[in-house]
Amino acid sequence: MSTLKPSDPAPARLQRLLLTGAAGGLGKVLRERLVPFAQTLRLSDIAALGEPRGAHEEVVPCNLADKAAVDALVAGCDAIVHLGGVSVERPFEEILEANIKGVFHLYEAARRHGVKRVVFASSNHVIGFHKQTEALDASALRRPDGYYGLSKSFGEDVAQFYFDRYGIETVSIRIGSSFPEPLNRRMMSTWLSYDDLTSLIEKSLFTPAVQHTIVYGASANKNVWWDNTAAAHLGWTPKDSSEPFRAKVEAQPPVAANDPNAIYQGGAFTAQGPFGD
Ligand code: NAI
Ligand code: 15L
Repeated sequence: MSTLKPSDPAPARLQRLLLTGAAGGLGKVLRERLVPFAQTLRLSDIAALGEPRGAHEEVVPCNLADKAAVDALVAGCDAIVHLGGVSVERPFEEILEANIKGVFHLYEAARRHGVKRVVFASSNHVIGFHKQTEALDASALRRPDGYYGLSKSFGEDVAQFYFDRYGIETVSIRIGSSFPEPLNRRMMSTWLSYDDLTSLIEKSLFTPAVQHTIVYGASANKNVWWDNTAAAHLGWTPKDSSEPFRAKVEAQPPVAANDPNAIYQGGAFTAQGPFGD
């Protein structure tokens, strides 16, 4: 389902837009919703994607840890929405391959093939060790809450470096919690609806001169912890709110005051791992 209504002006269109992580939770949603933004959508993942669903789709399987494969994947694209990688806390070695090497391979390929715009799925776990009582903007000290958060922090640094050195522009979206609905009390603050995610990606692809912009991806929830003043040039205004789900969420058992889910912006991620000791 697209957020576009018949009265909306035709969206700007790219020639070929690459979507990595296209088999994942958000990838499946964006596979449909990014269609208006490009003549051709090149879908990629290490997991199965099925056959192309029309002439507007290309399916290119790829392991992000494989530099040569990523180079071939990016050739011919004019922008990238980079969702691919490990999306939860896992042993460092897994994060290293998919996220750290993966984001490096992606930007190297973008440099080699002249891609000038990337939308990077960063995460709130870049700042996860800040308390829920703190209000943060894009300049807040990064306090990653695990190997996963560290990899997203590295990805943001890679994005800044490839802008400063090569002029590749990126919007790094520190996504809160993007699911059909908020699943717990913490997500009442961090929830990002699929409609708001889609409109943010549209702004991130088509707003001119974004340089490297960091934006927090949360809907217009009642108690947000994040201030997007530094990303005002994107002109993004979230429309949804977690409030309609409040009664359902608050029917869940209460969270203890000393539970990380009640203390830290990154919630339970702050207490996961180490692995294999
Ligand atoms: P997901 O785990 O459902 O999707 C990630 C996809 O990346 C999967 O389909 C997986 O097969 C693929 N992948 C993993 N390793 C790979 C590799 N080595 N090579 C190629 N593909 C690989 O995650 P989800 O929820 O769809 O998130 C998408 C992106 O957004 C991720 O980067 C995640 O870190 C980020 N994000 C998502 C949030 C959310 O609330 N859904 C919150 C914050 C960030
Ligand atoms: C993330 O970065 C994860 O990818 C997602 O699965 C959620 O756990 C989300 O953060 C969150 O913090 O709720």
